[in-house]
Amino acid sequence: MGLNLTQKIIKNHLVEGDMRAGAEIGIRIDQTLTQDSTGTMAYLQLEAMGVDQVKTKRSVAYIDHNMLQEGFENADDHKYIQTVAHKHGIYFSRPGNGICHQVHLERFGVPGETLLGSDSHTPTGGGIGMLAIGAGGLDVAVAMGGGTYYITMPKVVNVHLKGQLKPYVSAKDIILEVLRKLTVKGGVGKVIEYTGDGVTTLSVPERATITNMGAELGATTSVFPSDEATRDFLNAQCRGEVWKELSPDVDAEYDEYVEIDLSQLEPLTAAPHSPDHIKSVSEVGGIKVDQIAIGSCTNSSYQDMMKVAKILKGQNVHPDVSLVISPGSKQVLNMLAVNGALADMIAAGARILESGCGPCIGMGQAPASNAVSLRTFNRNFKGRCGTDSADVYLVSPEVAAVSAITGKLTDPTTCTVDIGVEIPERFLIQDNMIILPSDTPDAVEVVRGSNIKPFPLNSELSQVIEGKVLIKVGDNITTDHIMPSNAKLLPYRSNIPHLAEYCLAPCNEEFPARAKQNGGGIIVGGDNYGQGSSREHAALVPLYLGIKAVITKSFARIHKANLINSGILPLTFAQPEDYDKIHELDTLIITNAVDQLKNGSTIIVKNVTQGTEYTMNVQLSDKELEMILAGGKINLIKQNQ
Ligand code: MIC
Ligand code: SF4
Repeated sequence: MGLNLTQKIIKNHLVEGDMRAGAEIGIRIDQTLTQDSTGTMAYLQLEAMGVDQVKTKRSVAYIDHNMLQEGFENADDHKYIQTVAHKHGIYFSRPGNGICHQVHLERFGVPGETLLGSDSHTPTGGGIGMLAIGAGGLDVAVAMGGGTYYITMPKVVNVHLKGQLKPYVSAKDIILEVLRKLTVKGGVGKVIEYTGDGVTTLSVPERATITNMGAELGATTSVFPSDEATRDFLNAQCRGEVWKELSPDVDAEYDEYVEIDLSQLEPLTAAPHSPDHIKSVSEVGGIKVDQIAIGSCTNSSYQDMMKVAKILKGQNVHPDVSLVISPGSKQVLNMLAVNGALADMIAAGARILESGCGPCIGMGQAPASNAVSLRTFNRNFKGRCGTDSADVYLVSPEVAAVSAITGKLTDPTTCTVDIGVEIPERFLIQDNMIILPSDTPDAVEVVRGSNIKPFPLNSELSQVIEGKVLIKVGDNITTDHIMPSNAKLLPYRSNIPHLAEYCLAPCNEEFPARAKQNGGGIIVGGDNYGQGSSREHAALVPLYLGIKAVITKSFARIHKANLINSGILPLTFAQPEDYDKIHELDTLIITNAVDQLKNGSTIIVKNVTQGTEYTMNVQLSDKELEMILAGGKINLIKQNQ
């Protein structure tokens, strides 16, 4: 039996385990990336582990999220990351150089290698044929130190693309169609592998749009083959030497199969407030639009920006629309400046933002009250844009640019402007915003600002776990609910006590106070709890507030791993209907917790308030169990030293 591409890359990196779907495997990580909002914590952890020089082939620290230097906090964190990277053998991408995923694709990605990044959209690298996985900062720190990365061997879903897209229908519509078919939890425990003739019609940046937003499926990652289009892209980045051809065996087998006929697709949108609320643009109709934001790691490539510039050329942005554009990298922005496309955007009335995440993570450009905002981004969770009452629709750059002119959501397929853009023969390459690791690391002094506070550490699991249900939430709770991020909070990513005041506040403002009054407790959630980002703050902050266990119908992959790394026990209802029987403020108790965990795959949770008990599933590998018993990954590492 032949192997699919996912299995081939895993096989080449397998350190431990059996490649059977559902079994735990350990893989070797070739490259890592961090960004600043998860990076401070990751590097504090790297330092705590005593790693001197990173052991990966390439590790890069990006600054792209916290760019509004409202106070000293962000600038201090940038300095810390710059100096700690310089000392420990890590490349540093300066603020302004661009969004981590875009820059990594341009300058560092290598087909067939593994990449672990402290950001959920790390799978963008799948566009170039990498096995690129998002993880919590601690897992990335361990990988930088040469440690094995453990995951569940995924099932592999084959998405077979046939045909060719019509003009003005784009890669964004392909991934929105996949989201329509599979939903935000349809990818959990799976890798999405793209094949078919349709693949050859897509350039690397288009493929990267698709693998990027595969994160919204909850998938472990997504991957495309490495073919001539990959070679052309790498040649144009003057990195042709890292290209190699990669494809699945002809008799490769897959666990699931989805077919998409590209020629049948039409412009789609993810309606508020979930990336899988998919409708066609024409079905939603010409709703009036107040704001349009083009950019983010999903849609900010040179090709995307050139299409937008071509649509805007000689036109005026509608007077009722605020159009903001953030090109994904310095390379993209510089090329637009040199070829005049930037001037076309500015002349039309676009507001140009620096190359970074910006409005995607609520760092400015919050829409007006009750506004409709069209965004080419990947997440439209309620409130993420900074305005609770706003309705965010996720769309392609083509839909966004045409709607910016008309002032209403517009199906662009009737436009006649030619927006064909090829990958240039040579991108403009100037790596002067990337600082190489120091040749004399011992001489580098790490600069730590006063905003950097120690991170919380758990203690060994006790036999009795007791606490009140401090909050009971529904399905698909995101890490943006658990640990909101916006312009006010992002500067405090290295200050857990400050962040704790806002934990789960979008669900219940009283949660932090309730947790403190009760000396901690238990969280109860529905399906796909913790979907979205990789931020380990969504586990570290609950840990700081004394959360001992989180009981749900099911978990999102990265968040579950972050809870385990923090020593917080994740449990799932053996009988999903028991979810309905637990009430907020009930007191729950688990007796003989350590023994129960060691002896079986279920555990009994007693509800003292109601005088009942429930059976919960414990879905932990042996290594994860060890971590829970030790009180988290750092404690376990220390125990084993
Ligand atoms: C996001 O898009 O939610 C983020 C901000 O990039 C996060 C990382 C973070 O919270 O710092 C992610 O996707 O992992
Ligand atoms: Fe940045 Fe948005 Fe991409 Fe997250 S999703 S890395 S915030 S651009």
